[in-house]
Amino acid sequence: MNILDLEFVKGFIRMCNDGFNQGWHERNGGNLTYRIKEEDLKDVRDLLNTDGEWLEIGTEVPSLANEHFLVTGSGKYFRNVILDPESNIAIILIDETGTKYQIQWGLKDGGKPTSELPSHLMNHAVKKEVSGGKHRVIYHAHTTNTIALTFVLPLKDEIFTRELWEMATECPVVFPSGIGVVPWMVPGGKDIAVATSNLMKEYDVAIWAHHGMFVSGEDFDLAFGLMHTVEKAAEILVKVLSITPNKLQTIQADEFRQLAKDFNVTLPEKFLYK
Ligand code: 2HA
Ligand code: ZN
Repeated sequence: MNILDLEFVKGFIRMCNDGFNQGWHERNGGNLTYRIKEEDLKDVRDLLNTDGEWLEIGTEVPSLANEHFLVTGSGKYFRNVILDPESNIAIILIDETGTKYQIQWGLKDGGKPTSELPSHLMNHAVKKEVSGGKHRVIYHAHTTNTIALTFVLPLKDEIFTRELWEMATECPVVFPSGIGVVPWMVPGGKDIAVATSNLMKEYDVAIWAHHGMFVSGEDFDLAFGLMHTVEKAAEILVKVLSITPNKLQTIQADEFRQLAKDFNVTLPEKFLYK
């Protein structure tokens, strides 16, 4: 059994390529991490290198102790993942304290996991807890239209959620809990990781002002589909705002309430303020 034959590795590589093809991963932009099911490693244990150095994560994730993750590499380009996965992605193990990691496969020409590892792992820790272990994918992309909106809309969860819900009837069904917004912060460190993971307690989507988006999902299809849906809604809103500052008609609060009933989702009232 080769690591590249594992289904979750194939799904991860396909998602990197899909994201690149959407135009969300210029240069080394964006990153992807997957919390591996331990049973999926059973046939490849002997291919994992357990002698490597233990490196600091830069934050603490004790609830992820002894878990393996598949991650994109820092400075690596999404467009190259499909051509040479072993140089651009890695399997890492978190130590028993949740403060260090070891590279066990991949990044064969050297390198480190994504510069956003603190945000990814803190999001995984939150999502593992609130989803009862179901969420396994954290995805960060430089989604053009969503970024554009962070220059013109107030950076408030209520505004982004409501405006994007209005852009397509399926939006409130796809992200019923809404969207959190992180104001501009320096990326790559613990502070932005704490801010983002706090929002992930409530939401599956967090927007980083003037930077991009983070989403969480149970699997690659759900995480990619969520990113795609939010970004498409943002594209529609950019077009609407480019045509006119005032919508002539839109979906009303009571119509969202009807939708929630028929589609069996809970839409928080804080987003139905007008
Ligand atoms: O370059 O996207 O946020 C990788 C990134 C950092
Ligand atoms: Zn980024």
